[in-house]
Amino acid sequence: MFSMTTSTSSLLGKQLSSSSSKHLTKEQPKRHDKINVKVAAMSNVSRNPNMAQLRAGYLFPEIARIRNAHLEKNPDAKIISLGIGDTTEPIPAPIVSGMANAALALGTVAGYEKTGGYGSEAGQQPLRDLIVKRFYSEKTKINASEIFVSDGSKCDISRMQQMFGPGRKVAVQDPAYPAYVDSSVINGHCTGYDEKTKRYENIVYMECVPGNDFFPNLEAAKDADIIFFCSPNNPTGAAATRAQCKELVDFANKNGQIVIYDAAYAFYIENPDCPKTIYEIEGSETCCIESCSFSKYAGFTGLRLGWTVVPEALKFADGSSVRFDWNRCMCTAFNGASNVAQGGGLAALSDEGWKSMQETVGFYKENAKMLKKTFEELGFKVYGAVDAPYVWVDFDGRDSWEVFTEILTKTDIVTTPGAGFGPTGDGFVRMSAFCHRDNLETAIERLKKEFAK
Ligand code: PL4
Repeated sequence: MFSMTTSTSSLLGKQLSSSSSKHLTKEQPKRHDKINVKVAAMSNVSRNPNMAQLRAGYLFPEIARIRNAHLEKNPDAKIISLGIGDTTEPIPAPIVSGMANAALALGTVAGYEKTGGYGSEAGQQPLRDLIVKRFYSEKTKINASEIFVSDGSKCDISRMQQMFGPGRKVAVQDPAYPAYVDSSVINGHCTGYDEKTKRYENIVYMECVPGNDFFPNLEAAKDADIIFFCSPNNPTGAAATRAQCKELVDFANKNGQIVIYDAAYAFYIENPDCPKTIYEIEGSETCCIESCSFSKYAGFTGLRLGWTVVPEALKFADGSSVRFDWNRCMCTAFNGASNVAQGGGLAALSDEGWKSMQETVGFYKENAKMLKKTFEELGFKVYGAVDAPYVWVDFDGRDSWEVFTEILTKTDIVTTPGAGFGPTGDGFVRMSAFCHRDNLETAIERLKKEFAK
C-alpha cells in the first residue's frame, strides 16, 4: 500500500506518473494496492466512497504510463506495443468515403436538415436497420427498435450500471475486461476489498482457466443479479460454444438474472460451433442485453461507434420493460452518436465496407496466429488467437507483473499482465494482435531471442 500527499492537483499528476514508474522495480505497487490521494486545498464535498474503494488506476492508462516511463529511461528504445488492444491499421477506404460524404453533407442546407443536429439518441434509422440486416436478421428475431446505436461498448457498459442502480450483486468471468469490475465498484455494488484474495467483496468472480476450457462454473453466480459475460473473451480469447451459451441462458432464466453479453469481438469468431450473437440461443431474449462495437471491426476505437441490443421481451421483476428504461437512460445521459461516425457505420455495413472489414479483421487474426505459433515454438502453452485478437500465454504461475516488466526491459515490447484482468489471470500475459506486420515480425524476433525455454 502507498499513499500520497500533495498541495496542488498539478503536482498530483506528476506524483501519479512517477508512482507508475515503480512498476519497473522490484517494489512496484500492484494493481490492487490502494491509493490514498490527499490534497491540502479542500472543498466541503465528501469523496464518493465508491471511488475511494478502487484499487490503483484503470488498467490501460496505467500500462500506457509504464510504457512512457520506460521510454523516458530508455529514449532510444524502439517500443512495440502488443499491450492495449487498440487498432493500428487505417480505416478502409470505402468506410472513410462514407464518413467524408457524411461530413460534407453537413455543409449543405439539405444535408444538414437530413442528418445534422442532435438526431435520435438511439441512432439513425437506416443504421439501426442495417445493423439488424447484417448481424441479426439471419438467425435471430431482433428488430431495429431493439438496437440502440452509441459511442461504443465501454460507454454503454457504464451507462447500464447507471440504469441498474447501486447495490447489485454482479458476477464476472475471471479474468475479464476490467471495465466490468471497475464500473461495478464506482456504481456502488461492492462492499470492500479483500487484500488476501485480491477480490472486491460482493462481486462474484467466476474462474475461467484452461482446466474448465475457460467456461466458468455458473453455480458460483447463483445469487448474482447481473452476469457480465464476454465472448470471445478478453483476455483469454476463448469463444463460448453454442452449448455453453445455452447453459448460460438457461441458468440466467432459471435464476431470474440479466446477462450483459459483450460481443465486441464476435466478428473474429471462426469456429462454426460458436454463435456470433447470444440471440442465436433460444430463451436469450428474456435474459440478455448484448453490447457490440465498430471499434475492432472497422478501426473505430477513436471515432467511437457501437450499439447495444435490448430486447422488448426483457423485463424487470415488476414486469416493466428494460428497453424502456434503457431508452430513458440514453435520452438522459447521451445525445446520440456523432453523425459523421454513423456515416462511417453505414458505409461499413455496405457490401464494399463489409468486405473491407473482413479483410482488416483477417489481417489481425493472421497476426494473432503468428504470435501463437511463436510462443508455442518457444515451448509455452498458449490460448486464444483463433476466434479473437488476443493471445493468452501461460507463464507457469509466475507473477504476471514481473513477467510484464521482464518482457518490457528485455525486448522493449509492451504486453498486458494477466493479473490486470482479475486474480485468476495471474501467471498469464496477454498479447494483443493489433500491430503493424513489420513491427510484429520484429517483436517475434526479439521474443525468440530472449524467451527460448
Ligand atoms: C483500452 C470486451 C481493449 N481505453 O471501444 P469500445 O468502447 O466500443 O469497446 C471497448 C471494449 C469493450 N468490450 C471489450 C473490450 O475488450 C473493449 C476494449 N478493450 C483492451 O485492450 O482490452 C481496449 C482497452 C480502452 C478501454 O478501456 O476500453
